[in-house]
Amino acid sequence: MRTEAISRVQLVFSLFDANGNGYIEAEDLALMASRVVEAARDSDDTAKNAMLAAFQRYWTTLAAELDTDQDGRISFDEYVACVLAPERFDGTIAEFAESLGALGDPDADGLVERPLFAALMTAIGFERPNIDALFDAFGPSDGDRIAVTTWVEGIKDYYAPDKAGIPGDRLVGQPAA
Ligand SMILES: [Ca+2]
Ligand SMILES: [Ca+2]
Ligand SMILES: [Ca+2]
Repeated sequence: MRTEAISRVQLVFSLFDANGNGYIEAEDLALMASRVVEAARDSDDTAKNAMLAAFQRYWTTLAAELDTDQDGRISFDEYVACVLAPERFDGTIAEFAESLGALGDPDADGLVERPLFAALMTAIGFERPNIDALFDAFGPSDGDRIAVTTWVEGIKDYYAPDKAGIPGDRLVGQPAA
């Protein structure tokens, strides 16, 4: 596994442990889901419910695949296995990525503007300088917009164990000036 992939996964673990007790649990995912849906102010209930369902599936998958010691919560050591066996998470991550992308595009024109992108990524817990660095790495067009598909693919790449030098690396650590 690439060092970059481990760093990306460490960051996601720390964010998904929304209550900061060192484990990912059902309540962490519920907390994050409510924050993200709240940030999606222009989305309809269908899109919001899809996002909530994606978070629910995320938790169900983590609990089913990674809770090795069966204590009902996911430690970091357990979580790292999601990168070691990415094929077991492809469907869950794809649903998550597509639901998040849909929240970023409430008018369904296939494009995401920076302010909404930033609002959703802030709700997940990323830092604003990293969010802007990621958005810039996605190559925004005139009007400061990116394609939803670019974002969705970026989320999937983020979890890929063999990728380095990808836009998602901009979320880790301090962004380059
Ligand atoms: Ca927790
Ligand atoms: Ca466990
Ligand atoms: Ca749009």
